[in-house]
Amino acid sequence: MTLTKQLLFLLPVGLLCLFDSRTLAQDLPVDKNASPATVRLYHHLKALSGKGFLFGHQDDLAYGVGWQYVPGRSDVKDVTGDYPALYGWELGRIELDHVVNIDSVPFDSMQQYIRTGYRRGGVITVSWHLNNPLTGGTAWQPAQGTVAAILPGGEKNALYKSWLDKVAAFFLSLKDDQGHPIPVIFRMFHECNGSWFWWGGKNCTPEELRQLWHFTVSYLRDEKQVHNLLYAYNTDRFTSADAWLERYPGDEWTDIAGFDIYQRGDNASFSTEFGRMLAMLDSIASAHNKIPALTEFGYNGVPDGSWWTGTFLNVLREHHVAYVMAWRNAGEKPGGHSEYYVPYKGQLSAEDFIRFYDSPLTLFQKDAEQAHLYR
Ligand code: BMA
Repeated sequence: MTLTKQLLFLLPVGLLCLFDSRTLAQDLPVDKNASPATVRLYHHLKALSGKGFLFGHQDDLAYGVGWQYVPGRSDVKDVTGDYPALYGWELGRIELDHVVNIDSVPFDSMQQYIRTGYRRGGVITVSWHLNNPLTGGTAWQPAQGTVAAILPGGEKNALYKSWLDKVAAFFLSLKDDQGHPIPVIFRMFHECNGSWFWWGGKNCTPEELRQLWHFTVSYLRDEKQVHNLLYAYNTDRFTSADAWLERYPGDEWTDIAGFDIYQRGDNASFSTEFGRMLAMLDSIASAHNKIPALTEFGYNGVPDGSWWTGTFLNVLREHHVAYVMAWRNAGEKPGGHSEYYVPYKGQLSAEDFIRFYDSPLTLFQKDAEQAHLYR
């Protein structure tokens, strides 16, 4: 850890100590009975935003480009010598009692990876591409009336609750070496302004999604007594604060405010659009007292040798996010195309990724460990 990064971290930690304990007590996450470590993570993430951001990667410990399930391996670590500070995992198929998730990661291995990441002081976030409970299709197969059908009084409410029971059991099973619950950022119903998932865009009304959000939080928190969650609301690309807020569940129901973005065109147009969205997120997060985050991003194959510092960091340094999370390094996929968002050793952008790693603004595993995000 560089001296600059150390100073950066002493600041939020010091600030937390200086705070009047009543001020902190009043600013609690969605779950007023959240476990002590969850509340501490919430305050640390708040204090962090604007000073530096945690770097995260989906499925980092499970596989990368050209390898799978090699203990201790990580593409991020192969390139930088350090693990990410935040680890993303995915629950899709847990609702069907499958032993492996939608991307073939065994759920029991996932529990171990989560424990490993947490033991290192890292942060855990989880998404859920749950099947369509009305039709049995995938998350990407919307059908009119799905959200209404799973709300209380709907024909599939009992089925949806039975799926939540499995998700609750998974979260409750996550314990550290002392038996305390491991905090998790649950990124529910992600990219909800797009119409590709059954919960998003034109597939339900904003009010229906809000009801579903409230029902899901209440069920996990009050019915199942899951108290190790922070809740992240995130859209895909958006063009105005109103558009981002259209489906917003409300301040009492959200801890983290974010969006997802993928670069598909040139650097200049991406930078403009990305910067505009980050500026809107800065204002939304400060007006609503939420933790801003770039909940998912990527430039597939990173085909630009200076993208990390020249484009991505260049835009991010002007804004306030507590973390960023790159999507998964799936590698070769059936059909011959490949998908990866962080470099592997020797990849075109690997050297620039090391410069990105060295920036005082980016925090990886060693930084997270020293920052004691749960103390
Ligand atoms: C998508 C793609 C898919 C994957 C899904 C769920 O963005 O990466 O390959 O199955 O997410 O993780």
